[in-house]
Amino acid sequence: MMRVLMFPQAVAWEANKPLVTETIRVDPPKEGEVRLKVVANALCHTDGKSLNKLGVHVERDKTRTSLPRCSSAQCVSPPPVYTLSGQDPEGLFPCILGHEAGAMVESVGPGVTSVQPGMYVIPCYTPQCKDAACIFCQSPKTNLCPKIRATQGRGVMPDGTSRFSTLDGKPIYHFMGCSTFAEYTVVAEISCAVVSEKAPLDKVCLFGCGVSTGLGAVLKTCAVEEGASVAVFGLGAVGLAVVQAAKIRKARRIFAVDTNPKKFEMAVQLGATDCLNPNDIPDKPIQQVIVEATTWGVDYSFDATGNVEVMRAALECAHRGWGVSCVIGVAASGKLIQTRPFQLITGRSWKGTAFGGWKSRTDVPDLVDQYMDGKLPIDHYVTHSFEGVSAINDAIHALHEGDCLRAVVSYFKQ
Ligand code: NAD
Ligand code: AHE
Ligand code: ZN
Repeated sequence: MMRVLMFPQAVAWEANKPLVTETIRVDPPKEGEVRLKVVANALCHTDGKSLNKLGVHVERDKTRTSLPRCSSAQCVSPPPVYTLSGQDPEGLFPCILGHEAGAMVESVGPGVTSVQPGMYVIPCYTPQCKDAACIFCQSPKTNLCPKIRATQGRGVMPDGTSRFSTLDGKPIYHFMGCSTFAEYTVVAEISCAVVSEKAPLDKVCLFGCGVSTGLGAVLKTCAVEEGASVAVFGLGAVGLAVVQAAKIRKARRIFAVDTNPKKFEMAVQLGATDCLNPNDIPDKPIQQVIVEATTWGVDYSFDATGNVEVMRAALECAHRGWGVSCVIGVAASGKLIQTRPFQLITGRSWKGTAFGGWKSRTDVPDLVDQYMDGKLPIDHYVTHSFEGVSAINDAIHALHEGDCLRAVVSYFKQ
């Protein structure tokens, strides 16, 4: 008989309020579900940016209800965006955030066959059911398996209920099918990518979201070819992974664009040939700068900022006749992209990617193997490391510094 576990988890009680680290109940996995011991979790800026922009800190107790400001000199507390701010249409409270983790299987529910206790897995917010009847899983054109997407968006497991609750029985929502700001979590079996039992989970957790996404945008979604020209807007972990993949694909020219010049050194190390700071060229739109530097624009461009004006610039610097622009960044709710239709009539295409187009359970183990074989280095993305769930607080502070790519919080020794 499987036990209910009681462990510390960082709970987002409501929008615009601090997270609270407290002991909650984690129920045993039901049919088709897996309970995971989360070993390490990286803060993705989809979670972290929300917290960062709110100046929200993880508190150890529930007594504090005001929204504390960050003491970082660089934090100007810009307007809140996304899930924790309440602007994500799928942001439900109370919930447990987090979706970029490395974990060990603790127990499995009835009917689970692809994982066993002790296995290492990366929980993936894009699942892969592999059913013969799933036209998405059967198609090589997409990774967007919809099997549990609706319940995932409603913050519950596929049977419509939650496995998390407070000690007095109040249910807590799941988030993105992962909820890894937690020592233990429950996910669907079809969300578990089984990875090498030798893999360092405090590194390969990065394959759970941002790094995989940037790599896949180039290698999979756009299938950039040798000799192509590329422009990347935004040089966080996602955009830098675009640069890394473009280099892998032997792109001829790689423009790296960011308003934070601290990002350029790493971009060049990874293969960028030209670094551009739009703030240094205030009199000219950045798309015009790139078109002029290339005559007709770049073969492929990528937005990794989430800013809809930048998405427009990325589209408009794509090559006349065939340029492809890929939206990776997640814009705040209600934001719309726009351009003159003429830009599309004259041969540019706009596309987007979720999780880099990777089919999670098939492709993530392969990415991990490439890392283990030394063919796909990713350690450089881990700029900050912390220990213990309550150190998510410190990790959030680190995100304010402008030089943080990924802050990894290890909950357990591997
Ligand atoms: P990040 O915050 O670390 O990086 C964003 C970078 O953009 C920063 O370096 C910032 O200085 C730069 N930037 C901001 N405004 C800019 C501007 N006007 N011009 C140029 N650069 C600018 O974030 P990240 O973790 O790298 O994630 C990037 C985006 O990708 C986020 O929006 C995130 O939510 C999204 N994301 C999408 C997917 C997906 O599957 N589509 C997966 C993961 C992350
Ligand atoms: N809940 C949001 C959707 C946000 C979104 O687009 N998320 C990205 C992943 S961000 C990872 O850091 C994504 O891949 N989405 C595909 C999906 O199925 O959610 C909203 O707007 O409702
Ligand atoms: Zn993410």
